[in-house]
Amino acid sequence: MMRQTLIDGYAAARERLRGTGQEHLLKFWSDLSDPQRVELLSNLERIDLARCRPLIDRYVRQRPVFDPPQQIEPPNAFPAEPDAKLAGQYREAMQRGTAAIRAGRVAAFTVAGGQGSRLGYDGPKGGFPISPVRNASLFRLFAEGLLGTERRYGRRPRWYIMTSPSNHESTLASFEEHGYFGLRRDDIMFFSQGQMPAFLPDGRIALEEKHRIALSPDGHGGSLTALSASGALADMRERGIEQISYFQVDNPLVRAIDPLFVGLHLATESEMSSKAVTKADDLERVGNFCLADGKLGVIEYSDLPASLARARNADGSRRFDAGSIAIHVLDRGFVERVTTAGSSAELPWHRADKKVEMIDLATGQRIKPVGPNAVKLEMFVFDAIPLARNPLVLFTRREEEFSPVKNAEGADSPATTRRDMIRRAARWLEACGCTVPRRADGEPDALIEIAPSLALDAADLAERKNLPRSVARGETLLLI
Ligand code: UD2
Repeated sequence: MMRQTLIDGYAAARERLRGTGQEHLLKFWSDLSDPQRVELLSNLERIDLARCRPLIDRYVRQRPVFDPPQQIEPPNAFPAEPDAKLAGQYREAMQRGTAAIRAGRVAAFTVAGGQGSRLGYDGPKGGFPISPVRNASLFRLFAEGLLGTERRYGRRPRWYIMTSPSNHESTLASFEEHGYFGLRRDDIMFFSQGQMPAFLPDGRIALEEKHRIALSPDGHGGSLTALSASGALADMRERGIEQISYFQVDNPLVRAIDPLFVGLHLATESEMSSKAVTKADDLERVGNFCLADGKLGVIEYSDLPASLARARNADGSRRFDAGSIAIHVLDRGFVERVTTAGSSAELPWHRADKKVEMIDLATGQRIKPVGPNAVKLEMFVFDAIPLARNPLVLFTRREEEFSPVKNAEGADSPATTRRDMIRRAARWLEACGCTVPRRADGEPDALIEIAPSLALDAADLAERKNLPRSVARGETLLLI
């Protein structure tokens, strides 16, 4: 029976591959065991050859050149702190956002499908232990942020988590093992994102093993399709969720749901809103918010011409200063619109040349590459911004909300993120009148951690009773 299914499967796959230039995917069939053959056939079913074909011509066989817009201008953006003119609007937005959160109309959405290869951590990135005192994981901190939101606004937001096929099971296991970090299983919907094959520069799909196609996640831009395909959008519709608070798994400082941000989004009838920070330096590796031919969008750091990245205003300030930190609010209706079949709103693809261990298609031997030998294609979520009505940008303060863990060492590493968590906790305590010892270089001389379930910001912390009046030099302090 099994045998016959395999024979039929093989015949069908051969037929499907004929004339596509991908016939080599079955080349090693005779070397495979039956279970390996089953795996290969199921791999083949997962790739959409018709969709790949034009992408191969456009992005793989040739190297796409970034076509800069005719006119690039800095965007209009809401400042982190309102001036006198904006104070009223911010107050109203705060009320409006708070009401939406209280009514359960806003959900959190974490994209956690990346491979996290730069960090070199063996496990889903969200499981990475990061907090300075407890070593709490990224997932735990986000869960506690939602518990803090519930404490403050009386409503626990629903949480959508996007994984990828390679970390889906391990992500679920991590939540299961830790009792969902104080949440209920039903508070969370997990779903997996789509995948794209890796290609050889000549357009052939790479084989990771003789029986396995080299597949990788299709980029965080794939989250929009995944929200639709997984039923998450339908789930939201059923529950009356209208806004999606989007953030990346790598940033433990994020405010999972921010009433001001949600409120401004609602008040301006934006369909997709974004937070920005003032760039740390001209060439910081974050996307740049720009008005490209009059339309708001993000130009990735690698694409913004250096002359523009370095450009100055008359007063000496940086002209393109709004760095994207990948925090957004999206209308559910907007995601529905851009993912509806037949919609012309397909996001563009971006090419990345990567090192991929693969099978040499001529010899069947394993290749351990020394340099990039394959092309991966990804979509970026910020490419949806130009498709949105009234997209807005809100500046936030970096030290309050952005310190991603990306690399094992150096910038954006566990060491810098922990440092930033301690700095923020020290500032919040000082804002509440507590004395924090500081070293000669100004750094807090204590290990301090404030659980997000206890306080979401300094004002929230000020409402807690029994805060310490001072911290001792070298003390380890956990406020939970
Ligand atoms: C991203 C942004 C950059 C800036 C920075 C802030 C891009 C291209 N650049 O840089 O402009 O905002 O973040 O930290 O996005 N992910 C998935 N599925 C995927 C790929 C990624 O879920 O297929 C998730 C991943 O788990 C992580 C996030 O997206 O949470 C960012 O991915 P990254 O580390 O590849 O992005 P990075 O650091 O190049």
